[in-house]
Amino acid sequence: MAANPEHHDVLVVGAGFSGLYLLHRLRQRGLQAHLVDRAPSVGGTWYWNRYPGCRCDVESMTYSYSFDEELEQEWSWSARYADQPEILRYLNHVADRFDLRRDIQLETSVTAARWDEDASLWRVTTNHGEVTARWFVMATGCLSVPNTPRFPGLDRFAGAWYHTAAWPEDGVDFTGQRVGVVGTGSTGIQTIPQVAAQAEHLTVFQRTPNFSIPAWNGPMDPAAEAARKAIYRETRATARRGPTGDIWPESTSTALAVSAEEREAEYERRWHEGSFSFLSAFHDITTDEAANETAAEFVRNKIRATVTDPAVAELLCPYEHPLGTKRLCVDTDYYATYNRPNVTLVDIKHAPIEEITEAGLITGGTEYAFDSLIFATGFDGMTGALLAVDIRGRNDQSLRDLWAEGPHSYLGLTVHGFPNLFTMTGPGSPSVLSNMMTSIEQHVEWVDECIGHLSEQGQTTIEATPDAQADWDQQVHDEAYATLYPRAASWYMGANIPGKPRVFLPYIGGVGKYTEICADVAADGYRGFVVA
Ligand code: NA7
Repeated sequence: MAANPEHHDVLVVGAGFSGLYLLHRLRQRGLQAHLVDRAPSVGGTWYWNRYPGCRCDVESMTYSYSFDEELEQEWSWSARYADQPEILRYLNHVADRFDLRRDIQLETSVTAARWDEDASLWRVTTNHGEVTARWFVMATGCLSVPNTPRFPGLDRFAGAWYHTAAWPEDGVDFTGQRVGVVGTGSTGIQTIPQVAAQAEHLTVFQRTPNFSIPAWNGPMDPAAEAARKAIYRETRATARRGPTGDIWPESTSTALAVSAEEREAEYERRWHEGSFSFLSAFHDITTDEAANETAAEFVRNKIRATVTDPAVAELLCPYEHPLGTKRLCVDTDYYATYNRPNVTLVDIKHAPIEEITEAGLITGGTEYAFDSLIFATGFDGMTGALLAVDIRGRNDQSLRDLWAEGPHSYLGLTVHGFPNLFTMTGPGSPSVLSNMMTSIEQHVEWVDECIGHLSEQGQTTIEATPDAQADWDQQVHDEAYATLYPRAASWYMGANIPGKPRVFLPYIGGVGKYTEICADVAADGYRGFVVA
């Protein structure tokens, strides 16, 4: 007879920023939590994404935990934007500092989970057998299932090919090689300058040009670090209250209400500040087409001023989508890379990749030969990792079936019919539209307090009502369609994955507003939930 499965109060899937912090919180509360991850290390997306140039495009002093003041004060970031190895070191430091590893089981993949109605618990299948848990938390990240397009002939390619999100642990040396990169999203834009500096020749295959803002990255200035640390509490509170989970000031004026000179001056100022602050230069950039066009044309002019070959510059200029509606990219020397003699840009919008051959790939009837191919082709965002697991709630209802036409959730955190399941930074929450750290901490704290509160009351289940869920779905939709975002064929819309329903996935109403709604729901006795 099989032994009883191992039982935990809480099973958390995913050892990234959110899973690690949740484990810490739950343990402090005295709950017995267990965390599993398929990787051989903690780190989540920061373990897998180790391609050249990988770094966070949110400043490290905001993209870091705020929950522990000593950690916050003691840790020093070496650069304004930390690179992947440093972020991974940080997460390993956190795992050690809070003694988390004893409750973490690595190289453990969750394949299925089923709500056991009679026992009021989750039965979770892993590659090491079954475990049970009262509470089941998917902290699996928004960008953790790589999208590798099914180009015909890929298995024929005689060279080496890589996806940026599953990069070899020992790195890759492209010295002397002819390399092809497919994809010019945030990842492609980070890796292209690095690979270009090493390879003999780099060919970039671009389907859609993107808007990119310079990072102005550099070593951390000790004076700036000390100044920020002195007011860390205030800046963290500002991040939590604001719409983006970050601390740059939001403009209250509209782009067309000021003169052309004032507008240019503001764009110039934000351009030199770097990063996503640019999107907040005027408050209507993401809601008004004409306003957006002024910002878009500003960036196009920067591209034209940087790239010396006018035909290449024009090919790099985005016209198809409003600025910001595909995630704004943040770069170091991206556009200038196209001035290098060893870099070629190929348009695959009008002549898509036909097939991969033994030597390389064919587009527009031309074959390009490579030693290595890099796919910077993104992720099955937001729903990919949740639906990779066969999750079944009440009456054997499958989450995959329920979400076949797009996700349904209450607060982006819970799903009717799936009691005691929490989807950290799930679809229907601000997550990827915000500084993820702020959103992760807010979700962790809400879930921890919810489980803690229910446990103290001796209650064993919480489940969203159908009405609360339908109302939330509507709010997520209405907020999105009040903006320009749904116009882009973006991964926010699921548009990058063939066959994926086109639904705007994150909640765009802003972090501060969302946080207040979540707090209010809890304070009102978990309004919109059935608690038993
Ligand atoms: P993205 O932003 O989804 O970018 C993927 C890129 O790959 C983008 O340029 C795509 O072109 C291109 N792509 C995807 N599929 C194909 C096919 N079949 N043929 C040609 N080109 C293709 O992913 P990233 O990894 O760059 O960034 C994801 C997030 O990670 C980022 O927003 C940050 O939050 C971190 P398309 O635009 O679809 O025409």
